[in-house]
Amino acid sequence: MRTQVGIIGAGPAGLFLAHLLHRAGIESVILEGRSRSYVEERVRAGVLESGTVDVMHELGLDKRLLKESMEDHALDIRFSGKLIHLDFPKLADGRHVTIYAQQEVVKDLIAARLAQGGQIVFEAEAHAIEGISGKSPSIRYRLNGKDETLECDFVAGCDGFHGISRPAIPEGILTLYDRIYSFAWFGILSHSPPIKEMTYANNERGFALCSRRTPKISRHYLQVPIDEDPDNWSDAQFWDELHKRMDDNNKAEIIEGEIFQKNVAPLRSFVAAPMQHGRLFLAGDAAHIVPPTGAKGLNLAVADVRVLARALSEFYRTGATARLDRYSEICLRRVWKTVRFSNYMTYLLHRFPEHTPFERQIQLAELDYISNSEAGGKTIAENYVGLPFEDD
Ligand code: RFL
Ligand code: PHB
Repeated sequence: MRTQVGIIGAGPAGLFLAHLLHRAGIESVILEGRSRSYVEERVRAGVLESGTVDVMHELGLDKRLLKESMEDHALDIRFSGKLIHLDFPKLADGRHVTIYAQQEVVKDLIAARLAQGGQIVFEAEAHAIEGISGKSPSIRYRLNGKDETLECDFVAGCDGFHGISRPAIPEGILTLYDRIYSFAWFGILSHSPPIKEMTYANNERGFALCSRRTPKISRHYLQVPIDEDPDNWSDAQFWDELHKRMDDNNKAEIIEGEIFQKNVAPLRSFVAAPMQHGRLFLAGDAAHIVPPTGAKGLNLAVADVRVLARALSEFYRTGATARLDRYSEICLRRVWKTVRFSNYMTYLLHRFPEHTPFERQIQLAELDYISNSEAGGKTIAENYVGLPFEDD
């Protein structure tokens, strides 16, 4: 099989890239290791920046989003019995974020791509990438027990943190920046109406977050030890702990309901630089990971592939490689600002087991400062709704 751009991975990065390339008249094939139903059911992110939503509008992928998504115009932070209320439109030039689950984005993009006649090969596990230093790289993959090859002009490594693309770059090229945090997030989905605002809490007992998916489905998270087994928690224990961390002491505010999904995710910041070697380009989680406290991973994947699609389109139109050569440099400016913000929110909101009483007081003083400073609130709001795309 031969195509112009061989894409490994049908997560947000790979799917958005395929659509952006199609709009520019460039052919691609996506190889995805898992089944269609597996990738469509994987529960992850839920907060879309306005720039991500704009890309969905531009690509005509917004039909269901317009009907089913919800706008979030504010974010609350609770700490020491106090409340910080950040009004996004007021603090961030009239902008807001949109709540629409990642797996719904994935479903919409897969359906639209297949309807265009685009090729997504499911259950096609890539195991080697060859020839990235030359002009015709190829991807080896296994399908139905047989070895197959996809030949292409460029390879887009959109295969997430555990994929094969990043390790395919020869040793000595990449610098890896890594921080592993000393705790994890225990996330649940429940059949219960959410509370009014997206609410983060820095409580003596640990971090908590109340978010939502629909008017009838809540998405909540608790900070837990890094090796926590979700099966150690009964539903009643989860709700008790959430009420306590949210200062909902008489259990009047957060509505409990049947918990139908649980998962524990460790928190990590990671950047591999440069994000390109020869004709292999890394995008999304394959190149960087941010802790979920800033709600940025999916949005950053979309920002990367916007830059990549534009550079490839320039190449196919004019033969110029100038923009492709600057892919990594352009992306990393946004990546590092996003890593900084996600790390800042993580430090601001969690209880760090290793923190001294001094560090705890600094954290509380920072929260107190933000609660009384428009500048403090603006810094969070403008990063949370998303920094503007900078393509040059
Ligand atoms: P993905 O989504 O991991 O997709 C990679 C795809 O590649 C496939 N693959 C392979 N296919 C073929 N051959 C191989 N050898 C392959 N190896 C891997 C995989 O099966 C998969 O389908 O990466 P991508 O596209 O870069 O997207 C990144 C996002 O998924 C991720 O950053 C976000 O989910 C992070 N995230 C959040 N991001 C936000 O923007 N807003 C949020 O509110 C938000 N909340 C979250 C999050 C992530 C979380 N977890 C579970 C880590 C909340 C949580 C709890
Ligand atoms: C979510 O709704 O899943 C969510 C919200 C905010 C975050 C992370 C995840 O920071």
